[in-house]
Amino acid sequence: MKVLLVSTNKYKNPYPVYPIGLDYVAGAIADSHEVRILDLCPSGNNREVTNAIREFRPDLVGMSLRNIDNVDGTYPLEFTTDFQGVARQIREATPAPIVLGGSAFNIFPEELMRITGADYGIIGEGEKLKLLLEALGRGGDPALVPGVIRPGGKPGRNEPWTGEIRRRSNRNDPHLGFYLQNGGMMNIQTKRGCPFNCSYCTYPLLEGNKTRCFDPGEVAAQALELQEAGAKFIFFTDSSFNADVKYSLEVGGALARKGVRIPWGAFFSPIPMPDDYYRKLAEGGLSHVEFGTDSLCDEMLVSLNKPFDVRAVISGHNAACAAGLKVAHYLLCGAPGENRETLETTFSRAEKLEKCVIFIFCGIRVYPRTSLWDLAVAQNRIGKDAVGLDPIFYSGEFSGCGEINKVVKEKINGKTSWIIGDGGEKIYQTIARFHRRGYPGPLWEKLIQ
Ligand code: B12
Ligand code: SF4
Repeated sequence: MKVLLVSTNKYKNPYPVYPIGLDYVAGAIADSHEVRILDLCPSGNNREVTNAIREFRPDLVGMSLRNIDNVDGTYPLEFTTDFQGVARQIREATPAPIVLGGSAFNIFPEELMRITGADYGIIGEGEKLKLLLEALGRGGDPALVPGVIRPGGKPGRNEPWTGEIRRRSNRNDPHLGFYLQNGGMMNIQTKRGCPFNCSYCTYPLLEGNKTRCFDPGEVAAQALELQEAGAKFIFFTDSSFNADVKYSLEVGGALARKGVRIPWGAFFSPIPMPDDYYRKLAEGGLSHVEFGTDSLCDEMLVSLNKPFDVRAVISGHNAACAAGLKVAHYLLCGAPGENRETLETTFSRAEKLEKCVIFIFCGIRVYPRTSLWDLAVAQNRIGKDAVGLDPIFYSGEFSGCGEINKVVKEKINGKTSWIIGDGGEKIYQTIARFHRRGYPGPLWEKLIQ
């Protein structure tokens, strides 16, 4: 079969993100099918879909849905209207079935099936598309394929994919050049799954609770290949890079041994780490640490079910700084029980964290099938029948995101390294300017005065 895979994500903030998910989907099916990837990010123009379909004449079109919105309660942007636009464009150009997948889809499968009018959806890992194609090819019933959802259907359990996982990175893919020229940022996944269970988090829903690690040698080979293709920086997309301490050190070691020289960054949980952990990773090329800190008030960390306390955050921060790394913390304001006093505690401690960038989200996006959602329903903050596609934010004891925003703005008081949400257009323009001048990487460190 001829399969066209369309990455619908056009959001370029804080920088354009390479659609790595489709490399995995392509890797699973390219042996038996002719696959082409169309990435709508470079041009930002849905008309490209029509041209690609006319030229390639696919038998099936896959749509990758990444972001539902920008998770920013103070400056909300939604992307689902655009999903509908792309689906319409596909429908007008071909009778081929449309299959949905991706992180946004996994959070709201039924609703996104409904509003796009797609024929099938794949719950969980996109490698399962292989099974759907096999069923369609032999005239079998696609509804019987594990992980497939049909219009009006209910998603079954998201069983982890147990077959082979292989990334197809094709140097000839036309979209690759766009990322290499706009910051040189490429991405790699070293494992799937997060063993923690933070109350608001969708990551375990997307990738499962059990970590499944890829071979460190293969991870390093991928990094080397990207370096040779011209990448200037790698972001490891793992939910929590250091969730498996021993394995993450193996990856760092493998990168150094393989001759990977480009710097890299990842999301880290500020859980207690062995001495020298960050220094060892720095030797393997780690340059940017993005801590999922959420709060600097222990009561709030407990209320969000975080696997660390404030002491661990401070010691992780100090260890990363001592290793010469660039450090950012993400804070989420509005946990159950959050009030003016707990925010004061968080921000007074944040002021003492030296040389770092703080990304502050006002209000916590509530997603179905999380314990924060169940709490919000039990507290009558959201109705039993609520869907959640239009963002709902938990705001602790505050009246809403706006009230939190007021406190946060007071606290920011001119600090350029404290950013609300992803910083919006202004931060995007600053980073894009540096990228155009040839500086690679996420570059948030440029905000530290
Ligand atoms: C790493 C990451 C980032 C990094 C990316 C760095 C980089 N260079 O790659 C950074 C920090 C920049 C980032 C930013 C943002 N992110 Co982010 N990010 C992630 C994270 C942790 C991993 C994404 C990833 O690459 N996974 C690895 C790949 C292989 O998985 P995948 O793309 O999902 O693909 C698999 C399946 O989904 C499926 N699949 C994918 N496409 C298709 C298509 C078809 C047809 C099929 C069948 C299957 C399929 O198959 C793939 C293989 O199994 C996810 C959470 C998560 N664990 O998924 C959030 C996540 C994707 N991010 C999210 C958001 C919101 C954002 C931001 C908007 C936040 C913000 N305001 O700054 C921005 C947007 C950036 C942009 N330009 O698009 C949300 C999206 C959902 C939502 N609420 O809208 C997620 C899910 C986190 C969450 N809150 O739940 N992010
Ligand atoms: S550690 Fe991070 S990825 Fe894992 S459950 Fe908590 S917030 Fe989600």
